[in-house]
Amino acid sequence: FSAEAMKRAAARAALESVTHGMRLGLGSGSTAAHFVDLLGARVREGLEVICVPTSERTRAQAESLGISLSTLDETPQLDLTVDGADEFDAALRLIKGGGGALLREKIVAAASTRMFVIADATKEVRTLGAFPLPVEIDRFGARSTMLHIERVARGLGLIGPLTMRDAEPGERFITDGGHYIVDCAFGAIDDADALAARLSAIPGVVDHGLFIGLATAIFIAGAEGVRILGN
Ligand code: DER
Repeated sequence: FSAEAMKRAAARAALESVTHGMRLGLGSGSTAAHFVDLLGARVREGLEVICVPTSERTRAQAESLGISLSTLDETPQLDLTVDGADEFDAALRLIKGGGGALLREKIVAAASTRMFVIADATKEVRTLGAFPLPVEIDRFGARSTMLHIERVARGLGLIGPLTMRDAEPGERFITDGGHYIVDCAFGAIDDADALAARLSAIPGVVDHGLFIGLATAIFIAGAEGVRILGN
């Protein structure tokens, strides 16, 4: 049972909840790409949905599959967003941003009535933080913002190297929104809610990869099939 087969199984399970006329948010990353691929096949069979992509990459994939696209300006309320995650815990809290799309992913998820996360079982953790937390920061004053993030984290007992993400060696990764990503290897984050609130209060921080109170269900694909966490 390869990781790709598990990701596709989770995507297929989530797709069963998609019905005619739904307004969908389309996630980013390799698991979400399986969902978009499978959705494209349903659209070719006649399923009518209107979709808002969470990244230029997903928009291009959806467009190539003939999926009708919209924007949050045209369609400000969505019924369901389906997206991946880098980590999730039993309280349905997520770390996202491994693919650098966290800002649009969070905006689209927050505009949706429900958010289904699709993931293979390796993403399930007891405590978030083994995966370095991505934090999206404005380019202006980036170095000062990094020092501010370090101070805030240390106040919560979190010490860990912070790395500005590079696209290529020596070339900064730039998000669709034109920002930098800092990957924060804090280790176990015991109080995710407190860290999320404090990061959001830092002026140069645009957003971060802690998704709390957004996921309504998580489709977890393991060797024995797909399990659903949440309602
Ligand atoms: O960057 C992201 O937020 C992605 O959704 C990430 O969280 C999951 O990517 P994957 O499905 O390729 O592991």
